[in-house]
Amino acid sequence: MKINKSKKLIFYIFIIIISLIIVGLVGAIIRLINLPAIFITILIVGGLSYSKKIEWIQNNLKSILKLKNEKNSVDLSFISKKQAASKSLKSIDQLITLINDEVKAKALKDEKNRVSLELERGDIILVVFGIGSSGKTSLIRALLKRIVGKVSPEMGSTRSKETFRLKLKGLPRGIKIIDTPGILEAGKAGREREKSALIEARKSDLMLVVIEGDLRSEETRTIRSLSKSGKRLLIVLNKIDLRGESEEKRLIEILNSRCSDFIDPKDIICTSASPQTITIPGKRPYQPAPEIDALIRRLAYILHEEGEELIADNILLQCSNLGKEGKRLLVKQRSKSAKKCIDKYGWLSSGVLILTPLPVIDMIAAAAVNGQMVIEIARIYGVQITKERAKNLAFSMGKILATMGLVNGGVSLISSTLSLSLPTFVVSKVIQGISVSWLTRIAGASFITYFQQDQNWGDGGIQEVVEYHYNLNKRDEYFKSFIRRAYERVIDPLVEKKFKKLPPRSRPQKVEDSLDL
Ligand SMILES: Nc1nc2c(ncn2[C@@H]2O[C@H](COP(=O)(O)OP(=O)(O)OP(=O)(O)O)[C@@H](O)[C@H]2O)c(=O)[nH]1
Ligand SMILES: [Mg+2]
Repeated sequence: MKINKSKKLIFYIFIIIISLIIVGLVGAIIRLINLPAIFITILIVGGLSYSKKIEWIQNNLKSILKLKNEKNSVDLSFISKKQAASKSLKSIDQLITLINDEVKAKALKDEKNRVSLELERGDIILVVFGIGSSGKTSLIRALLKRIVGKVSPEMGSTRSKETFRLKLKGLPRGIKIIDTPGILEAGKAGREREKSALIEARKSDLMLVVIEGDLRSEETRTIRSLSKSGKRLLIVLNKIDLRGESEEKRLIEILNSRCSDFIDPKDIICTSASPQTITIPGKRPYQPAPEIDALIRRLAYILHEEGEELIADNILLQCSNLGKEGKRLLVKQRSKSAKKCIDKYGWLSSGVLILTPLPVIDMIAAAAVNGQMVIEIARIYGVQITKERAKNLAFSMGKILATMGLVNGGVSLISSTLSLSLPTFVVSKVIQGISVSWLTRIAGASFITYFQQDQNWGDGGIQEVVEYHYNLNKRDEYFKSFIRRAYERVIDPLVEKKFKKLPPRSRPQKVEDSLDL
């Protein structure tokens, strides 16, 4: 009994001691609780949970940030591309003011105004393109679920473009569908229709290229070049109701390998826009429904994911093509005026030399390059240069012509071509005069290159440019054309003045005017 009582006592004492320790610890902890302690605790707990659930948290954070970033980058790139397009349109306006040909300037302006309106448009432009009778119009009928346009088994049923509007669920923008005439049709009318289809294709945001079998090489070439020029396109293999499953698979494989350099396999889609009616003996013929679901799904996906980007890219592409066309016109116009100017100075210096021939051949180079001609060529290219600078440029050109041996080369070339057919009394002064005119062409053409390249001779320097034009002008077709002009401008008038009647002599055949100088 006594033992039991002492055991109980020890137990109670133990409980009291443990309770005191716990109360002491709690008291100590309560005294320790303050702001830094709370902060450290949160950090430790947060760190622990982060290390345990790191992947989950990271994934969630990433997806939130990615979504935001993607949306921002699409918005930003759309806005910045639109801004770039407006900027490029303004520079086209400036270009137009420099074009003298009123008709060409107006055509460029009209096209520029059309592209400006594109910046504000709402619909996505989808052009349906492809060879005749592949089922373009039938596909549009199936997409719109109504009868539009003309459909027939013969090629050429669609003769000019037709426009329709489609609204797909969930897409903020409508789709402007453009039906086009078939490409690669025979005859003049067929070629004209193809031209109009290509014009529409170049204006599209997205193209459906409808085919009904393997691609012909010309067809592949046309769509590859459209795709490489920046056009987004889908290939629609239509009329699959006419093929078995294995044939369809084989065709898709062929198409994939043929177009692998410009099309994603996901963008080759099979459809049956207007399946053949199935006749059942003794029953009413059965008309299967069109099979275009895969196409609608792919279209909706692309337009949802890339729609804004496609519009912006297309407008930018059209601006860039317009800019290139404007520059091409300006280059042509400037080079025509510059060539006229060089021609004028060439024959002027030749006339002067015939009246007062030079005592030494070395002086020909200086006579061939006139400072005033340099000023005029510069002005044609929109550059104002001082007389001093023109004189310096002319001087260095003369020096180059002489030091490169081109003066001697030119004179001996002209003399070997002309001396046999010239009367002796004119030989030396005419050769000098014509040589100077020929060298003026080489110098002038070199200055055209210099001003075309923003007053830069290029990596090979002035020598390379001059040598290039020297060799070009030496080429048979250009040289013969020059000699023919020399007869008209210099030799014939001189000879006729001296002798009213001369026996007939040989002279170069009439050739087309040289393209270059
Ligand atoms: N079997 C079958 N025939 C089709 C299919 N789609 C179109 N066709 C037929 O193909 C022929 C030409 O169809 P269109 O829609 O006129 O072809 P298109 O490409 O617009 O022709 P063009 O305007 O002349 O370039 C018509 O007889 C259609 O009925 C299809 O999926 N299956
Ligand atoms: Mg058609």
